[in-house]
Parts: sequence; structure tokens; C-alpha cells
Amino acid sequence: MSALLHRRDVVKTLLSDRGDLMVISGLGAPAWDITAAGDNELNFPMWGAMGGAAMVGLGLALAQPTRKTLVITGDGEMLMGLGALATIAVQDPDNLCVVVLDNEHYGETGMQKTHTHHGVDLVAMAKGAGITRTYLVKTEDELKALRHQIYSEKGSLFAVIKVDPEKLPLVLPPREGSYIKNRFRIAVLGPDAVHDE
Ligand SMILES: Cc1ncc(C[n+]2csc(CCOP(=O)(O)OP(=O)(O)O)c2C)c(N)n1
Ligand SMILES: [Mg+2]
Repeated sequence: MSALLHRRDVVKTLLSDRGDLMVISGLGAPAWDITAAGDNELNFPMWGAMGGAAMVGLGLALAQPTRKTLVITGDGEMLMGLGALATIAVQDPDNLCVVVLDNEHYGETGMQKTHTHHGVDLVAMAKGAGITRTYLVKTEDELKALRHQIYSEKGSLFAVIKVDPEKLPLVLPPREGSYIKNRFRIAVLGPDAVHDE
């Protein structure tokens, strides 16, 4: 059996040479992962709102149809917001990728096992919702193929990447929500996107 992929390497691979890719992360460890790959004005790390990452990604993808949105979240976070898969399938944007870093645990809160540890199959759930391009990634080669799909192919996709349930040092993004939001809006919409409040 091959060794599990390491989440920081996975996220670095997905975000290297990212161009103008817009990235939403789920709260907790995925937010530390995208920051470890390099803080970026086109990152919108969720500091809370567990269960909301894929839906925030959908809203962004619909609002910015000419650019690509990548959601990177955890299995626990995705399990909390499963209804998003149905809405994404029905809306069927051609510019939204949802990637779940599945360590089969709620890592951030003490490594309690999640449902995926007990066999719940998020890829099958996404398929059942009607998302046609779904991927289960366990190897470097499969990760490279997924990267190609994200950057070079059109259409929404959903991927589960099985990763090591390792505990890693925190790499925190900026803490202030209004700063992250304004930075993101200016990067997407230009300097007039933000007014003094
Ligand atoms: C509504 C809500 N419930 C619970 C929490 C506590 N919480 C924060 S992160 C987290 C675990 C996230 O697990 P997962 O998405 O699998 O990410 P991992 O740390 O394993 O990568 C939990 C339970 C929260 N912040 N909000
Ligand atoms: Mg997890």
C-alpha cells in the first residue's frame, strides 16, 4: 500500500503558478495550508462559518464567470455542508472546483474520527448529487492529473484527496475579516471595489 499524501505538499502542488485563480478555504487546517503555500490577495480563508466553503465558492464562481474558483476544504467541513453539492450540480457552473482534503478526522479540534473514516463516500455523494466530474486522489500521479483538470479543463469538478492525518504547525492568514474581504475584492474588482465604511 502506498503512503498517504501530505496535505501541505498537495496544496502547494495545486496552488503553484496559480495565475488569477481565486481560492476559498474551509476553516481551520485548510486555511493554514493555503497560507503555507503563500499568502495571496486572491485567497479567502474562512475563519468560521463551518459548512459554508463550497457555497461561498459557488457564489463567487457565479459572480465571476470568466475566472476560476477553487474551494479547498476539509472532510469535516464538507460533511457539514453537503447540501451544497446538490446546488452546485443543479447550477452547474463551468468554473468551480471543490477539493476536499480528507484526513478522515476533525483535525483542528482534536482528531476525532469523521464519517469518512467509517466509510462514508463523499465522491459517491457528489456523483449522486449530479456532479459529473468527480475524482478520488490517492497518489502523486492522480494529483498531477487533478491539477491538469483544474487548470486546463472547463466545467465544475469535485475531488476528494486522501491525506495523512498529521498535525502540522499553524500558518495563520491575516486575522481580520474585513481586511481579507477588502483585499480580495480589490484584487478581483479593482481599487474602486472598496469604499470607506
Ligand atoms: C459550526 C461549527 N462547529 C464546530 C466548529 C469547530 N471546528 C472547527 S474546525 C473543526 C474541524 C474541521 O475538520 P475538517 O474540516 O475535517 O478539517 P481538518 O482540520 O481535519 O483538516 C471543527 C469541528 C466550528 N468552528 N463551527
Ligand atoms: Mg479533516
